[in-house]
Amino acid sequence: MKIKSLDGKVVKIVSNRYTVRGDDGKEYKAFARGKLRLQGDIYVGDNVKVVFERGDAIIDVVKPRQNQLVRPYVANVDSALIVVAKEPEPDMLLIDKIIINCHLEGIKPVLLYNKADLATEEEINALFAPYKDYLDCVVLSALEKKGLEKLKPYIEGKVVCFAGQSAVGKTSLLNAILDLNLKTDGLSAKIKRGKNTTRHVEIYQALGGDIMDTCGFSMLSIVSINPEELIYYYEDFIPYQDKCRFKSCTHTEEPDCAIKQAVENGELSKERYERYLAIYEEIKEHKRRLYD
Ligand SMILES: Nc1nc2c(ncn2[C@@H]2O[C@H](COP(=O)(O)OP(=O)(O)O)[C@@H](O)[C@H]2O)c(=O)[nH]1
Ligand SMILES: [Mg+2]
Ligand SMILES: [Zn+2]
Repeated sequence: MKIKSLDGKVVKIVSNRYTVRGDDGKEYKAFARGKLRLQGDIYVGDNVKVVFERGDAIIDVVKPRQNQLVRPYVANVDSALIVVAKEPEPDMLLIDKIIINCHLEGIKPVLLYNKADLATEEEINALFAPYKDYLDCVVLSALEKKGLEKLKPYIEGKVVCFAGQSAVGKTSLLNAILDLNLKTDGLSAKIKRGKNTTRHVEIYQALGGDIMDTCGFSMLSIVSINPEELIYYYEDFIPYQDKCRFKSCTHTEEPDCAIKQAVENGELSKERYERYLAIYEEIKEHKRRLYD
């Protein structure tokens, strides 16, 4: 019997050609119905229904998204593997913003220290210190192919993406994982495209899951919250806030703030708190410009 329709996932988009991995495990090159393209977009990661008409595969339905990110556009991400390294120097403000975005989008963040071959254990531990109690932290080296198998529990059965600054080694890590997979399962191929073409997104299969090279985290979603809500995206700060003198404490200028107290006692990271203040101000400033 001929198949008339099939469910699948969009794994690659090049102009108006969509590659869909069907639930049968096969890949189909598909076009999209005009109405879908008019409504906006189909993203890599979208779960779709494909119908077959006169030998063509056509995306007929895009199913509701669990989340969506921009620049590049991707959908239905379960987990973000946030990469930092000794070089380039970690931009922790960006990392904190990515973590906040993860919480906003319902994505599980995992912190990866790549290029471990360049760093000392002390340097790695110092970077992980403010995060390790509530985020999984993994040390690895794409160059030396060390620690890669530790990623399996974070990837298996999930859709994940790499996030982080340019040149921390996201593409190298993905390639190293694909190599590992090639050796163990005889599956998948290396990324063929050039180094700086992260404009198009593609899903690769390895370690039992779907991996995107990068995911787009729009800073817009941070400014979509109110400054006083920011605290809810700091799992490490939340336990202290009940002890602030004011119930409405924003943990910025108020007296008897338990979070500031914990920073002074060294229980919370001073640097991370200062970044909290910077992000708080950024959101406040954005609101001011919106409503003035
Ligand atoms: N020493 C060292 N260099 C690495 C490692 N992983 C990646 N690199 C280098 O870091 C640079 C940037 O890597 P790339 O994967 O393009 O970073 P991306 O921009 O995050 O995708 C390249 O020159 C890589 O060879 C590593 O584990 N150790
Ligand atoms: Mg890259
Ligand atoms: Zn407070």
